[in-house]
Amino acid sequence: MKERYLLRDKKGKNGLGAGVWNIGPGTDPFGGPTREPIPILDRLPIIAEAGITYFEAHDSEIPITDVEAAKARADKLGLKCGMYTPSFFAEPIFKDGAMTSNDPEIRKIAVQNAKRAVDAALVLEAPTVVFWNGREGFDFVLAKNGQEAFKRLVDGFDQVAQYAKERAAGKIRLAVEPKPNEPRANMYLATVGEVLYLISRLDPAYRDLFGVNPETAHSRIAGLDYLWDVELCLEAGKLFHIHLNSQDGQRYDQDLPFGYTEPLKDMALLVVLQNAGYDGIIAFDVKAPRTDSPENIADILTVSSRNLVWLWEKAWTVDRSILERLRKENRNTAIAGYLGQCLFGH
Ligand code: XLS
Ligand code: MG
Repeated sequence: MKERYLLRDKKGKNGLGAGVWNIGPGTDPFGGPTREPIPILDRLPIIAEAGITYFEAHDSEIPITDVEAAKARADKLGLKCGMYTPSFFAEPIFKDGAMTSNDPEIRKIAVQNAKRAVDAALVLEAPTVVFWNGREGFDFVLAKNGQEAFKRLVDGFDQVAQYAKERAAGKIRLAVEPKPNEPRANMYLATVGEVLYLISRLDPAYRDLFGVNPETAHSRIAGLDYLWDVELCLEAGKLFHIHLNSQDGQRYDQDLPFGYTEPLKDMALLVVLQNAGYDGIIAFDVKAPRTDSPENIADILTVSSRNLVWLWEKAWTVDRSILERLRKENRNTAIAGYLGQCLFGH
């Protein structure tokens, strides 16, 4: 088996993570699969072989009935589960949202699914359950009462937190993943700032349990700077998980390989993570493009991993005292030049 990619001198967990959905059959909104779909559990050896340490999955991919089998398979491969997440977006009943649906029955199902995800995460020994905002939002104004929808989110997450605290205290943390649009035109919990506001409105007894899972592309789609989003999470003590990828401008969510579009900013992000001593899992949320053939499906993981390891090493070469001096001298352009020298120079 291939050696695992590790980040040198990283605090805490230094292996890399990837989702089982990252190596899908190549569907997009305009066309069906271009590759034979690989059964989910058969994706685990591919992920392990690509040098990844932590796999991630939705409940729609590894349902509660399959978690024991998934755990056994992963154990054999030396893979760990880094994160588990309920899908609030795939099932037709969630077409107008899950926790924010106008139908109280659907809201109840969402909370039940979330609790089941906590149970599954316990079996898989995943440290984090993530809630991506998915279809929580609206395409038409006044289709939902926004203030009411926000209260539903608070209420739903409070219920999940209460359950997680009773069932899995000290073992599992919960993280919300913001995204501004896609699949909805407008999504609730669009940005890191909104998620932090949500956490501030939760029952004080549960606020510690909740953090953020910021994703590169999601910040960039919103026209925001991902590095600042991550710094904001760090400042709040809420950086619970990370989804890295690349995004080529403000368009649909591309899930491109990490390090591809903005390597200098990616290196700067790693400087911040190194300085903060971030000890959680760094995972990729990338997507094998539909143009890649089945035999090359893992390229998306190995390219992202290699770029990350290289950029992590480059980030260690950034002399923090030089940065500090240039900041004091108010030489912003020189800082850009110094980062370029660390990235491109010899
Ligand atoms: C989609 C999200 C999703 C979450 C997990 O844009 O990134 O893949 O990470 O549901
Ligand atoms: Mg993601």
